[in-house]
Amino acid sequence: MLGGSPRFSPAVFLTRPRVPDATLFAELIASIFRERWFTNDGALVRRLEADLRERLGVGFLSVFCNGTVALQVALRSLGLRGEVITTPFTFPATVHSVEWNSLSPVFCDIDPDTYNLDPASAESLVTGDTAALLPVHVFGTPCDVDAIARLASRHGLSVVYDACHAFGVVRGGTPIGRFGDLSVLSFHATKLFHTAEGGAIVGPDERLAPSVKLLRNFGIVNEDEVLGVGLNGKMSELSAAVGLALLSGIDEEIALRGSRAARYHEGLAEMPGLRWPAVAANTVPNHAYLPVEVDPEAFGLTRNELHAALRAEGIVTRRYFHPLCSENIAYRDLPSARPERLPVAHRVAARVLCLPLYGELPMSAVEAIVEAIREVRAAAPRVRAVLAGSL
Ligand code: T4K
Repeated sequence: MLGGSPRFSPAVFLTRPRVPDATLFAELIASIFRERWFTNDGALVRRLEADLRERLGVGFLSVFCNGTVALQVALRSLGLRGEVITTPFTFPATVHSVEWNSLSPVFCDIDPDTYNLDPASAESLVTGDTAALLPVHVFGTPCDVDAIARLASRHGLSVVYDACHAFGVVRGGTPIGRFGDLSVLSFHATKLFHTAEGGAIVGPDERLAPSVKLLRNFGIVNEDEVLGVGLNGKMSELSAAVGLALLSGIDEEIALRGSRAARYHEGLAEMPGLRWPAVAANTVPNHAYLPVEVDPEAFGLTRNELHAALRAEGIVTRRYFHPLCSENIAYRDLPSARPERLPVAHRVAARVLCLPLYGELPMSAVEAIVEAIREVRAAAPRVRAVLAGSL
């Protein structure tokens, strides 16, 4: 931005998906070809479900074609009617899944330290029409699950967690997928564990599994009976093969990410104007993302300016989750979407930047990114002037 060549060329991405071992993947694909069975509850999908159930310590688990459809089915399977309280600080799919079920989203402000739905604010939004809570364990940081459980039981509400970022997270010794009625995972290629496209509904109570499975497959019970308004949420055998070939490497991936996250923290801990979200001591994290909050006064640049300056250095960061879902044209006229009702979410969405983090990111790249952030901060007035077009 201030002349010279970018630090990274080609650019360093926000994330890079793990690639399956070629031999193992070829064997799995050969088995699909041999059996000529590509989808509809095939052997690899069933094997992946069993392996994931074990790995994640949940009562039941049904894989899906993606996390978005899994969210739609999770809400549908509970037979909800009315309002669903959720967070605006999330990927659009969370809120869209409410609307696709003809339910009414109600936006709730977030906690300034975890960026997750604030249970006290949620309580003030409960009405006679409230049917459910849809909190998100954003960036893999667990919600205040105890307060949410108490709130749900006081008002007789269902709880569906969007756990799309929280694969493998454990809170207070309990796997994250055992909280609430149901939780939804995403296995998109940008996620810690992936199947190219994919997702799952998980839960503590196996009794909810049959309705989830029915809705995933059009509502077909058997050759003579179709029940309810199902859809096609099935995962293909090809995606299951990706997942099966990757699953055994996930603990290594989490450890590699953890060491890279620690290096970032070491390198940036003393830097004024940067703040890291709180992760409770009783949490086993998964290092799915590396969000950092930029205080424009103390850092000398806004989050957007830092984002642009790093881009010029060939460092791809993401401003998750800007814009807020409550700013979408589909939702912005809702009373709960008014900015003055969501002050923390607006502040956080203007400040958070996700830095590159993945297992194969070389430590030398982490150090170079830390160095680039230092240099950008040191040159803040000139960076600002260039961005404003006045230098
Ligand atoms: N709920 C929450 C809270 C979610 O975050 C999501 C999805 C969902 C629900 C819905 O789940 P799915 O229906 O997607 O299963 C990405 C993903 O597309 C999306 O799955 C994810 N959340 C969201 C947080 O991130 P983008 O638009 O930021 O992705 P993109 O294409 O810009 O990629 C990000 C980085 O990854 C880039 O630096 C490039 C790199 N990349 C990407 C792909 C696809 C690769 O290196 N290889 C790849 O194959 O949305």
